[in-house]
Amino acid sequence: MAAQKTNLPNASAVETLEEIERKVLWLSSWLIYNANHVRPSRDGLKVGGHQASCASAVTLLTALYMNVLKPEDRVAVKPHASPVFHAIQYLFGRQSRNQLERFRSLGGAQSYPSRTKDADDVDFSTGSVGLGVGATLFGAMVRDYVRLHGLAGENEPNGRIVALVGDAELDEGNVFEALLEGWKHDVCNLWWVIDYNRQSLDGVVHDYLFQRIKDFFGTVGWDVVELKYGKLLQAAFAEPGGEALMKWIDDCPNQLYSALTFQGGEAWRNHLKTDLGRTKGIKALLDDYDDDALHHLMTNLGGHDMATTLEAFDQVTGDTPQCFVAYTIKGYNTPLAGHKDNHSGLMNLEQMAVFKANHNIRDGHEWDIAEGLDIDADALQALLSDVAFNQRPPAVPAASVPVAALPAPEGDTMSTQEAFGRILNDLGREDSDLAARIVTSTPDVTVTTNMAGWVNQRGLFHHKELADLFREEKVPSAFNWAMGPAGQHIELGIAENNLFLLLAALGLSDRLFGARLLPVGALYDPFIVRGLDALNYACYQDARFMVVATPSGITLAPEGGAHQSVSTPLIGLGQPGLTSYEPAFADELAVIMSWGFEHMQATDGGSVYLRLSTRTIDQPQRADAGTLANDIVAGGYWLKPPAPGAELAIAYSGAVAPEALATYGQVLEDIPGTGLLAVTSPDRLYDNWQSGATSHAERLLSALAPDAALVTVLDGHPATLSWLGSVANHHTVSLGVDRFGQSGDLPDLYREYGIDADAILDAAATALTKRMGKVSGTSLRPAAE
Ligand SMILES: Cc1ncc(C[n+]2csc(CCOP(=O)(O)OP(=O)(O)O)c2C)c(N)n1
Ligand SMILES: [Mg+2]
Repeated sequence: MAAQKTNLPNASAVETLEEIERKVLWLSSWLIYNANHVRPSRDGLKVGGHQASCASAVTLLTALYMNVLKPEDRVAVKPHASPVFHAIQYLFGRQSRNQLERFRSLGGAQSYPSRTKDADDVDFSTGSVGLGVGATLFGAMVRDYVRLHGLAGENEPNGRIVALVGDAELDEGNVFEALLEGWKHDVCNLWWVIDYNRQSLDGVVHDYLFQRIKDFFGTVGWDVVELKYGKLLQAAFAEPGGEALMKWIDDCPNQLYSALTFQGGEAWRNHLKTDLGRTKGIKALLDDYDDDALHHLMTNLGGHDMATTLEAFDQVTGDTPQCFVAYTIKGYNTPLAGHKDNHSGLMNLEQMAVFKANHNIRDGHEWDIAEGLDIDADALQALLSDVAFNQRPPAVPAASVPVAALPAPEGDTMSTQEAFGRILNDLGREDSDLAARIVTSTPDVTVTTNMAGWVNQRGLFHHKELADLFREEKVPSAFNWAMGPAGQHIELGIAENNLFLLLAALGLSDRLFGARLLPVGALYDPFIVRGLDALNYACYQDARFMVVATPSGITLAPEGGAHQSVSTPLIGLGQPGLTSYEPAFADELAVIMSWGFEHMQATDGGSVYLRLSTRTIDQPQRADAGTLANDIVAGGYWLKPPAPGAELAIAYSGAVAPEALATYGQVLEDIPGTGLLAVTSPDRLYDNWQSGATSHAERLLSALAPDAALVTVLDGHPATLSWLGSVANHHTVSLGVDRFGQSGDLPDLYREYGIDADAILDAAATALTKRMGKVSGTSLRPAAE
């Protein structure tokens, strides 16, 4: 490839960047110190912060933000370098001193970069290690999707997606799952800069880890760029004895290197003398350096050498993904450097006093940006204002997509999963904005979650046109598996974690890339827990998506326990940022999906989780569920309204509707006026009940007698609905599944797990007994023939 024009700064600009780097080190260390040692504590708790993790990343982040990044680039910063990120934004004038002073306190700069809580334009939240890294890979895929679908603004530059990665983040399997997916999808314009300080939290990472990393990244088509030695060491290696010195460092175990880094010049000298004393040139080489200079030389690693770092970034020419392995030192240029226990270490008062003096910071001038630098304040200000990244304009909210009411699929009997497939299929036929913005994805379960109809119409997404060879060879199949840049379904491998990281990136597309997408991801409900950390992460970032989880519960009868979800309704209830629904009927689902697409776009909205089933059940033949729409969305409605002051009600969610209906039919004679409550969303009902105002749940249950009996039932954990008893203090018995499932047919399993009609009947009897204050049971079962 022809040599490209270099953007490398000249020597004096590099020196200026080094000055700024010193400032970033100072500010990031100081803001942590301030939070721990200066700000008064009200609870005696350690505030914390990671000065060593920060120091390790200062050169890399300064080089990136101050020189390399463009406004259109998007970045994930390793969690523990949050103070470095905030310090840099402070220098840019994009973060306030007040926020820095309140680091880790309510409303202040966050411990780990947060899209939703930080004031300074975080692109990707980080915290649970590995996830931010994976998110950038899917971010790069989404940016391509947006571009290839012509959804990016005109002349929108195609920026890079960059992650500053802690080396121990590579222990997380999700990183490698993502890499494989990225390889399949030809991911590009993606840079991972590994802060290779060879330390994690407890200790020093395995020697030669780098070699394994290098092999792996190479296997999946990345360029691996090593930043091992800085300019000083490179120069020393060219001197007599230098080759031996280089070999010594190359062979030096990580632990020893760390220990010597902590001990300093004298320790380096002693070791080098012992090991290399007889090598020609070494004595003269060592004599050229006093202890401080020798320490400086021996710790002059690539990731702490501004010129080396800039050169490594500058040599990138194409859009092949880049893995930079930047050798660094945890705690570099601080008294914490190299100590194996430095992860949570904080400089004490004496250490800070020395550090402060070294940085020429006067008391009371700790936050002044030019304090202690050789650059004059105005010149520094002008320089910072000119930095490319600092030209980033404020994000403009992407326009909303109008959502019309979705018609309910018709049929006397249907499952919610079938209804989902049909609604999506109908959308696929439409020429609407809504259909154009929907992007679907599954982890290898497109057909079994009923998305194939949609995919047949909208195609699979890939950079390149790839024909469906089965189709070309005329092998009969109902599915068209052709791929191309216009496709709207992203097919993933089985790793559920990847699905949620992709949904996180798709669901932030409006804010990250200016193009609103409406992501719909489907998977089997039990496997939500397989990707739960990434689901939580997606919600934590306020990404907006619809996750359709089907099949669910023991209703998946013959498939057995490993495929049967038990606790997922509680995840739906407990997960912030995610509103969950478990409809029973097709018309309910249509109402919920229309609302969901609106909710995904609302400023105060969120994501939506639909727990569906493959059980085919009779559909209520009602003219229009639309009149019930508000109640369906609010979480519940009376399928069979109770008579005023009714003594009994049965509340159910989802696939057990037929059992609830059957029981209802049976008790009506004995307990006239009994009500049957369809709970479409335990989550919405609960949230609204907790919000303080007269709630939908209270309104619904106020139809019953104050001391009525209540039975709740669902194919999931009973605690999902048991709280309904507290809404109006009704005598409540809650049925559900709280053990692992197993293979069986529906009658056997529903009986075994106590959610069949008989069990509901018995529960009603127990609840009525409680109501009457009786000790002995009442049976509502018909007398045996
Ligand atoms: C998923 C997860 N597990 C555990 C932690 C606790 N933890 C925080 S940092 C860390 C070690 C990180 O090491 P590395 O990525 O090398 O970062 P650095 O050395 O730059 O601090 C651990 C285990 C976490 N934040 N996330
Ligand atoms: Mg590390």
